Amino acid sequence: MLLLYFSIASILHLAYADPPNRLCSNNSNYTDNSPFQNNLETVMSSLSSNASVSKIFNTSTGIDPDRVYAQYMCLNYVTSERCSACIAVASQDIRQLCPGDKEAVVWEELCQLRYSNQSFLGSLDVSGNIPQYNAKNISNPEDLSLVVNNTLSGLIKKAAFDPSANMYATEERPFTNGDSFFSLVQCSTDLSPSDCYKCLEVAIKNVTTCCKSSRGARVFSRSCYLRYELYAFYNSTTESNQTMVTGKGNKSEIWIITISTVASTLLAVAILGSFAMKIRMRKCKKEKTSEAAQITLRSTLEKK
Ligand SMILES: *[C@@H]1O[C@H](CO)[C@@H](O)[C@H](O)[C@H]1NC(C)=O
Ligand SMILES: *[C@@H]1O[C@H](CO)[C@@H](O)[C@H](O)[C@H]1NC(C)=O
Ligand SMILES: *[C@@H]1O[C@H](CO)[C@@H](O)[C@H](O)[C@H]1NC(C)=O
Ligand SMILES: *[C@@H]1O[C@H](CO)[C@@H](O)[C@H](O)[C@H]1NC(C)=O
Ligand SMILES: *[C@@H]1O[C@H](CO)[C@@H](O)[C@H](O)[C@H]1NC(C)=O
Ligand SMILES: *[C@@H]1O[C@H](CO)[C@@H](O)[C@H](O)[C@H]1NC(C)=O
Ligand SMILES: *[C@@H]1O[C@H](CO)[C@@H](O)[C@H](O)[C@H]1NC(C)=O
Ligand SMILES: *[C@@H]1O[C@H](CO)[C@@H](O)[C@H](O)[C@H]1NC(C)=O
Ligand SMILES: CC(=O)N[C@H]1CO[C@H](CO)[C@@H](O)[C@@H]1O
Ligand SMILES: CC(=O)N[C@H]1CO[C@H](CO)[C@@H](O)[C@@H]1O
Repeated sequence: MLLLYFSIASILHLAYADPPNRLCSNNSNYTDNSPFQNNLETVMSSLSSNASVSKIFNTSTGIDPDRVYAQYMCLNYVTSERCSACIAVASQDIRQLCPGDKEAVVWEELCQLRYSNQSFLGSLDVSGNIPQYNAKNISNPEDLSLVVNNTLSGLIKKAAFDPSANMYATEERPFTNGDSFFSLVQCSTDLSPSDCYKCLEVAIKNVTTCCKSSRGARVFSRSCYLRYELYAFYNSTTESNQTMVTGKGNKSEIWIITISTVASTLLAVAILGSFAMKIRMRKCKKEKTSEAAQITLRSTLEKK
């Protein structure tokens, strides 16, 4: 039972670590059927159709003081279909996660959406950045940190200042043990090149302080995005529709959750059997054994 509890808790924890992430103004300043809410509903219901045409878009509706400014950005590698589906989810989530707020941002796996009662277009805002690390640790963090630093410092220059890059750049590099390092940076295109650069510079600082021991990391920011992993997380156009609908994780992460679930269940059955036989065993000893067994199995299975 305790093992089952641990399994379920850790699966939930994995799922919980996924987007959506949010930033809410918490001012509960619009009410039901207010002009602001009506404008917000109007904008939010239209955005997913725009997203089937544009990866990045800004608009505003209504007149002051009830005017709603909104902007979304899909990651550039995402297809129009998936961009539209992502914005459909985000436009629901943003109202559920920040009810009544005059300003909010949500980040989904593949897109981000924000609105405000004041214009924010073209202005850099790096407050409230959310760094997130890949739960898997790495055995040679210094090597990775060096590659991160060397690759990203060039990549953000390219994204920001090379006009043909249009504020988006990816780079793949060989890493140790046959692994490859994949990185991606993107800015909201209403920023100036130097603000794009500043945004990504802060994002690099944020990942290098939060995520040194991890195999991968990303930063959700209002006006830019940065991510690196030791697997090809972009160009993943082969994702199944089910993954797209849930909007939770990519194929390999879903796969890990599935494996852990199956493994945990099998383990639970095994442990419950031995529990019945060795009913006198001390409780805390059993807990430790099964937890350790689970962790060992999981880390074997999750090794990429
Ligand atoms: C809004 O409330 C949430 C949850 O209580 C909190 O985590 C967040 O920091 C708050 N945001 C602001 C802008 O104060
Ligand atoms: C975007 O949505 C607006 C309504 O908010 C609509 O008027 C416009 O035609 C749409 N643009 C595209 C490119 O779909
Ligand atoms: C936006 O809403 C906040 C909270 O109600 C308010 O303090 C601020 O003055 C509003 N800004 C504009 C431009 O209406
Ligand atoms: C990963 O490393 C960090 C820092 O060394 C540690 O706190 C954390 O427990 C490790 N996580 C796992 C799953 O081993
Ligand atoms: C990381 O890159 C920056 C910019 O190129 C450089 O100034 C800094 O020394 C590097 N740090 C490490 C630890 O390599
Ligand atoms: C990100 O980096 C900036 C600049 O160093 C810092 O002000 C901010 O607190 C950092 N945010 C997080 C979440 O680490
Ligand atoms: C992603 O696609 C682009 C263009 O189709 C290509 O240049 C790039 O090499 C691809 N990257 C990966 C990691 O497959
Ligand atoms: C995924 O969904 C799209 C429409 O949303 C459909 O055209 C496509 O055939 C589906 N693909 C799979 C593998 O089910
Ligand atoms: C609930 C709440 O925070 N209401 C605020 C709405 O905005 C006005 C002024 O903009 C504030 O005075 C209220 O406190
Ligand atoms: C609808 C709208 O306001 N679009 C604007 C979004 O931002 C770009 C870049 O600043 C403008 O050119 C568009 O007019």
